[in-house]
Amino acid sequence: MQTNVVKQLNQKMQVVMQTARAQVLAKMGTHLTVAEKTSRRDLVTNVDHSNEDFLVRQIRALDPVAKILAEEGTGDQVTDMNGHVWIVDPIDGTMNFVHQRNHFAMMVGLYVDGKPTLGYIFDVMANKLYAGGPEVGVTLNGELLAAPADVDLSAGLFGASAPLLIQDRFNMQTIIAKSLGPRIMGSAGIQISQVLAGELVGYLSYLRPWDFAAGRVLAESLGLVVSRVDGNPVNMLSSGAVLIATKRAQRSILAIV
Ligand code: 2AM
Ligand code: CA
Ligand code: CA
Ligand code: CA
Repeated sequence: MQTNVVKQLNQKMQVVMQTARAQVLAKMGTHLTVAEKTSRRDLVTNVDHSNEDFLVRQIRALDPVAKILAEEGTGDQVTDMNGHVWIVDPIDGTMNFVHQRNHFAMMVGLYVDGKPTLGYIFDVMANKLYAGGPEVGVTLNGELLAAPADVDLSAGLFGASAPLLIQDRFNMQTIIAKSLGPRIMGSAGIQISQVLAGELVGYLSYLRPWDFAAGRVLAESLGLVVSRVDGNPVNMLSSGAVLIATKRAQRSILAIV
């Protein structure tokens, strides 16, 4: 895609994300319908569905030929990354949304022929919109965001995930012991945004494509690294453990895993 086309799309998508946020905030004052998907810890609400419907409709209007992969199933069956592929997580941190009315995000990523192109993470209650991509830079609420310093694991806080920590998968307890300490938020989007902001040196979790599609675009645009726990590249159509980190922290973490 031409840079000016990416720029225009970026401006329009930021407006879409702001509209989506306003709609979600309005619905938070009303009764939520909450359903369990696969377990009592895996929830979906009417707002997940309505926000996904809205985002998918807006993306279709902006980019009619694109394929859309969306968590709650409103989009298309996507089997390859050819052409324009949008990946949508309408509410990330649904458990927080239901129980805290706080600490959740909406996320959208665009890949063009597999290339990370645009990403959006909106921390709704903090009103922080991280937006952009490799061609247009990354902004936080419209202000250009500087790349975070390349801080090593031993000098920073580490974004953990509760299931991996409890089971000590990938030697997560050792990773944490080497860091300044663990932080767990219950939202991949918010924890990835904290890596973008330099508040965490890394985040490791078992993730689905929509959990890290936006974050990968933004992280790689800022010189951070996104990989599997064996150091191999991620694939946007499969689920698994994903590490988002500074270059130095990644090196230290891969040596421990
Ligand atoms: P979600 O809220 O969009 O489902 C903590 O639960 C984080 O892991 C959230 O970002 C959540 O995204 C994600 N996650 C991924 N798979 C999950 C699952 N099976 N159950 C609960 N959360 C999951
Ligand atoms: Ca979910
Ligand atoms: Ca998610
Ligand atoms: Ca979700």
